[in-house]
Amino acid sequence: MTYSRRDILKIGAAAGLASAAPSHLLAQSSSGVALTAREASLQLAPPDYPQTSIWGFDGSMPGPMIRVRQGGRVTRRLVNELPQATSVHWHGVRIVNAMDGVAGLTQEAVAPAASFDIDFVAPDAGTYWYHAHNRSVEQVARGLYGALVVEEPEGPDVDRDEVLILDDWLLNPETAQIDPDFTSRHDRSHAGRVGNFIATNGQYGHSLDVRRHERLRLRLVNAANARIFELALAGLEGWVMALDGMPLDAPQPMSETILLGPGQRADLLVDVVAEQGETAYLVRVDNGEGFVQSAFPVIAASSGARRDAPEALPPNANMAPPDLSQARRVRLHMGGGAMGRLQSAQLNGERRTFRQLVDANQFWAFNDVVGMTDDPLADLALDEPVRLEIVNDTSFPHAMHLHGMHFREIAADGTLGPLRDTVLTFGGETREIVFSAHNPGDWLFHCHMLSHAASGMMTWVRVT
Ligand SMILES: [Cu+2]
Repeated sequence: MTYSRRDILKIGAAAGLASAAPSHLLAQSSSGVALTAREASLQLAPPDYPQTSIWGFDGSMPGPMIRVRQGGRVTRRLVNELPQATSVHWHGVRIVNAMDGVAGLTQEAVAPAASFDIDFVAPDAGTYWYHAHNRSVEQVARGLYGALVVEEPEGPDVDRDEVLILDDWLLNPETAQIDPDFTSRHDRSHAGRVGNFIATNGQYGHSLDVRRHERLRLRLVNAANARIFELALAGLEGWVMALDGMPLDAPQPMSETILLGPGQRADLLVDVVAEQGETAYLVRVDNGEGFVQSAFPVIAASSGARRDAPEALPPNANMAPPDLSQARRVRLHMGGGAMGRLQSAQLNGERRTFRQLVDANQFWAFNDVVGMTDDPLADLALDEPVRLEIVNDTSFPHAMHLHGMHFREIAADGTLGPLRDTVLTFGGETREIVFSAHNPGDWLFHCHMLSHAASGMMTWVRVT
């Protein structure tokens, strides 16, 4: 079923409704609870296909949703029952560095049959996610991820609070098994590993029954290895309330589509405006054509008028923009890839021609260096303000994710954008971000197109 942009925009508004308690909310974190990474089989593709073997936390995909109150602790014992070493990264959380889960930087990967005790405080309310951070290009693609929701002390007035994790999978069209080639030269050198099967929460034909005029909080997470989701509403009207977990200063009416790069999140408040008997949709727009990402059949009438437009979510503390005039300047030049201009770069301390890099299945460089270095991109003093210029001198988009700290983009007119932890840059663009180095530790800064990260696009900053 497809919908044109015109259909998306045609659907009108109207009046309000009662509440259904969120019934599926999982318990608060409790100490000693296992989070087991293991193999499992589940029905991912349509019912006439075989089950798909996946790797999932507690054997599910997405893994268990973890909900805590703002300021609450998350404690889990990561138990590795996989045939590979693994680790868990808590994407977007201003976390203590030792719990950031980056194998090779903040901890050793957890070996098969071993375990690792996770224990951290979640200081900021918002929508986050957790995912494997060892051999991520394979482990995330196999299903090792889940949502982390940190609840405001007093959340907005909604009827339902739903996490929608968007992903694509590269499946064998005959067997529905995940394509096991995670080193594909083409994926690495082009746009990354893009799947041929797209779903929400790992469910084919994802659907939630709603009532007219219900208000839903939709927490959207892009868990895909490389796909950029362009999203619109049909039969729903709403606002973007937060990006990458952090509230916007003012709700932004969602009249146009929004883009979510890999790793990015958006919190929406949406009102069901479709009539009883109709179906509302979260629409994925692909080359100007709309496809159903999630369906919301309107199974009952409203019992009242629509709510008023929402107030902004309460801001998280200690997020004041840094003083630009005092900021240290750092530059990140991104080069390489197919149709790029990279002639040569350093790999393992030696200058290599692009041809040699191709032979090594490495395609991308930051400041002419491929992959992780012994020295950080920037060695920052605690609370030092930084403005970081990102030059995308390639032919592809890259979603640059900074661990441990959120940043703001500096617009061309000098104004600051919303807080984010992942910025989507397109080929040929130069973007500048600013942040205060307020979280001590070694923080990865990498492309969240995971094939790109695996073939050169990783660096790090140190805050002491
Ligand atoms: Cu990239």
